[in-house]
Amino acid sequence: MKKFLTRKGILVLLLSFILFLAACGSTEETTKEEPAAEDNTEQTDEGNEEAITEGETEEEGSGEAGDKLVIGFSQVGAESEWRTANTKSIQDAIKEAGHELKFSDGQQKQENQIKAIRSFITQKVDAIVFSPVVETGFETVMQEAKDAGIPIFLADRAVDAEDDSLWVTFLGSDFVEEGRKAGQWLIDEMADQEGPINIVELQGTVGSAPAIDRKEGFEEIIGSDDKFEIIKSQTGDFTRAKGKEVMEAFLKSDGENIDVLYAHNDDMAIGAIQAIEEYGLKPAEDITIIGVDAVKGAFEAMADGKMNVTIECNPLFGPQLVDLIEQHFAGVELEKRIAVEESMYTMDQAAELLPTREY
Ligand code: GYE
Repeated sequence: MKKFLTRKGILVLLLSFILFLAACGSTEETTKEEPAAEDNTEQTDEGNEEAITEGETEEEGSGEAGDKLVIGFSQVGAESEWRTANTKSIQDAIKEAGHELKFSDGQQKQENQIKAIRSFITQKVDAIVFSPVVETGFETVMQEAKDAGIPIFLADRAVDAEDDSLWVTFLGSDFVEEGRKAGQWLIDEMADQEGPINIVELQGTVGSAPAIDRKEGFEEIIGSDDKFEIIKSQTGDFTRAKGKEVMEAFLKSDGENIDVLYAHNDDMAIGAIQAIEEYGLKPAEDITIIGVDAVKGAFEAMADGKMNVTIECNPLFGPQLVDLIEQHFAGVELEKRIAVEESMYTMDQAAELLPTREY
């Protein structure tokens, strides 16, 4: 070791020590002005509550227009490709705007999200971004945030609550419309086909806004023609693994009788495609496959000729969301409901569009 302690070595050591002292000084300052700092790295078993602090931490946002804000974000989980893209979009947008982020992954559990929101209230964040895993049962904790004077911005999923003063605005897709688009595509696609056309449905998370609404919109449209029948409908919780598992069960009971699979998201459709292939049928040929989200994985499946259509649900609304939060703090009165724009893509467009897909 000794031979490394040359004059240059001593100089480097000295410099490092000076730098270390300087760093300690600034940390001290940060902690002084930011009482919530110690909670930033808090990890809980249940909630995977790792509040990430992004950007500078020198001053706590005061919630005034133009100021740096402290934003708590309670996300649903990490169940799908869509969710991963959505989390990144929101995290990046908050960071790029120079605000501070406290992030909590709810792991698809309501109790984790309630805990996270309570923790944001205790930490006195300026605003809460909240994607509720299910529609009901959040009123109490939302009221607590309101009582503490902390505005809630619903992102992606809605709550089913009487009192709409519990949130500032809801920015998200029109899931009923997505269900309608799926139904209309099927009606057009099967216009010349005689009934009965047997559909199996893979629902999203039970009680979640997209599962409820995508079912409703789809049924509303296919209900106009009684050659269509949903013969099985079960939840696959928006995941590939569950989608595959439930599709295996559908195939076991109904096998060759299944004409169409309507999956409430692409991940479940992709899981189901695997089950269909393992069962010995051809996805997209023997069974028509409809997904929702338009994630890259669906484009790949469509380009491979294994999936017929995906209805777009755009997760990249982080910048729009941050803009709305800033508008609110600048005193702008926001609409209660703001929609994200989206489209629909079929198999024949997949190969061309795949390279440009952002999620
Ligand atoms: O479609 C699905 C995700 O809430 C719109 O949640 C979102 C849905 C999305 O798990 O893939």
